[in-house]
Amino acid sequence: MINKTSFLSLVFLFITFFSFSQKKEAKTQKVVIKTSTQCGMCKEKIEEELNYSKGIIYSELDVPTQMLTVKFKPAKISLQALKQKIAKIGYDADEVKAKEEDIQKLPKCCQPGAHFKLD
Ligand SMILES: [Cu+2]
Repeated sequence: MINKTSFLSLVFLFITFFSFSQKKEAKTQKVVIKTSTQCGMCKEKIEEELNYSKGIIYSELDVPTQMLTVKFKPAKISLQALKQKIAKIGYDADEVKAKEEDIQKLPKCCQPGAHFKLD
């Protein structure tokens, strides 16, 4: 038979463990980034690249608005590094602009201005 004390400490252990795992869950951040993406191919490219990157839980691009939602772990990848990763693929990410050489590597239909007008 389990005595009262060990039962209570077991309950306490569960509560501690539960709150700890919840705290861990809170260590993720969700951001919405304005990109220079153009079409469904951009969506595939950007999501595939990001979704297999360390520290990124998921990413989803909304093509019509060019807004990219990313859920990530700031401890593994900083927001700045995330934006630079997007820029490296060839797309602007908020204030981090893609380099011309990286833009040129994209298919023509994915380059800025192909479907959406430039700001
Ligand atoms: Cu595209």
